[in-house]
Amino acid sequence: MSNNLQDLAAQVDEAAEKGQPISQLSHSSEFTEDEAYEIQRLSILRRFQRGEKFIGLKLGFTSYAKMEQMGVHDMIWGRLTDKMLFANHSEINLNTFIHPRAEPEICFRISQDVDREITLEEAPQFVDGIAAAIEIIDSRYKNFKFSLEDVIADNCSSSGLVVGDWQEVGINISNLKIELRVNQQVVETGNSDDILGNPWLSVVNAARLGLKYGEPLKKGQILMAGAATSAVFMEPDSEIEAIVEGFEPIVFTAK
Ligand code: OOG
Ligand code: MG
Repeated sequence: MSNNLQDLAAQVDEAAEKGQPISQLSHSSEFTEDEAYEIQRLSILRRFQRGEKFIGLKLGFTSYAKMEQMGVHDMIWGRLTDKMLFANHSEINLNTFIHPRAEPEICFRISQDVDREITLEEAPQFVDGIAAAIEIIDSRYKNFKFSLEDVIADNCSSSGLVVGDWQEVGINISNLKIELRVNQQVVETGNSDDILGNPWLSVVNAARLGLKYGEPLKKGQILMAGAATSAVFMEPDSEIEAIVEGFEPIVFTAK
């Protein structure tokens, strides 16, 4: 039984680094949700020590499709680093992952430091770009199974992101059709309003959670709003595409 948060952080970090799955931390240690966020912080600190740069935050379980798929019922947040970022139209080698899944998202670029909680009406003042995106999630836990505390400690399964061109903040993001296609076949469909009923609420909630946990959103950072559909497993030699109505399609080839 290990309760040392540093040890637990090292376990998830090494699993991510080596692409080797581990047993759920909660099966051998007891830790609270706040301690899970501390494990996450310590594990990402190890990445920073290896030279990775902090680029922003992600939210998870902001849609019912995702909550249902994973059997978890609370919003979570994680940290993004530059090593996770891939250009649109990239080839992405799946060998470095464990059991990667793709999910279509919306991404916000933050225009000013967030030093207080903000309202839905104010949210656009804190954003200067909006893009379609795909998140690659890859739980470090065997069989992609975890408790809420486990997934928080594991940086909310975050492992990759592909972000499209930035559109102006005035662009409509309500009631947009969202599709995930694999080899040109539609495999998941959703709507931008599936994200918290209004994707702008992701900015409001990330502002609140970032402040609460000492990781406030800063100018120039990005925020992944959370998936609008369930995530799909990826096979090598497949083309993965997200279509968010009104945005440039996001596409990559899984190798
Ligand atoms: C956790 C990450 C959830 C989202 O967009 O809802 C997430 C997982 O499903 O492994 O990124
Ligand atoms: Mg996601």
